[in-house]
Amino acid sequence: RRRRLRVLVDMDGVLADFEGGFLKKFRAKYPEKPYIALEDRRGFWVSEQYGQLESELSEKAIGIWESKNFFLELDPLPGAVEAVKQMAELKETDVFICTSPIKKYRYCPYEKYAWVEKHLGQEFLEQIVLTRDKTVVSGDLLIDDRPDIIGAEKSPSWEHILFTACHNKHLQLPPLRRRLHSWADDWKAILDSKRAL
Ligand code: BVP
Ligand code: MG
Repeated sequence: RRRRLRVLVDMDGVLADFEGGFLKKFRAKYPEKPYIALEDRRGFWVSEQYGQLESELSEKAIGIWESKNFFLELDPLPGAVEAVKQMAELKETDVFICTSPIKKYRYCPYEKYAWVEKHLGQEFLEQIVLTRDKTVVSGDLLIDDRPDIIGAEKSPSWEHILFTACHNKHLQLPPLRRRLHSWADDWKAILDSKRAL
């Protein structure tokens, strides 16, 4: 193999606990409103499922992640920080953090950089790719919790590894698609399966 292995790692739902952070802040701000327990989450879009509960809850949900400090204060998912640091230390391996900011850009892009600096260190700021279209970014692997990753490039170079999250754990994947169940799962084996090619 001529080239170094390039791994794109998503941030929300893979490194940072978007779902847990959302639920905690939603319940704190709206203690009287109904909410969706993480075990009952279905579908990638939090706002859609909240909108189905009560139509006004869609906007209220959106307001949570549009607020200052939402993205900055997300906790890392278990094992995520250690795994990404280890991955970046592997020989012949480049790791990029590939993340889609929300369109309300007041806080989110800044806070994503600040989160990476805080949890992964300043040197990881070099590795950030902010994009709303991950199909135009090239790599061997994309580890991401969103089941449907589509965009301008109809045949992306990466293999999408679905990172298991509360909203996608019940989905049955087509036979050839692979999952990473958590950071305790064997991510090194998945990387090695691509190196062998
Ligand atoms: O910036 C995050 C939050 C936003 O989508 C982005 C997911 O990024 P990736 O992890 O795919 O890189 N987001 C937005 C909505 C609703 C918007 Br209206 C949502 O329900 N869930 C969600 O994650
Ligand atoms: Mg994600």
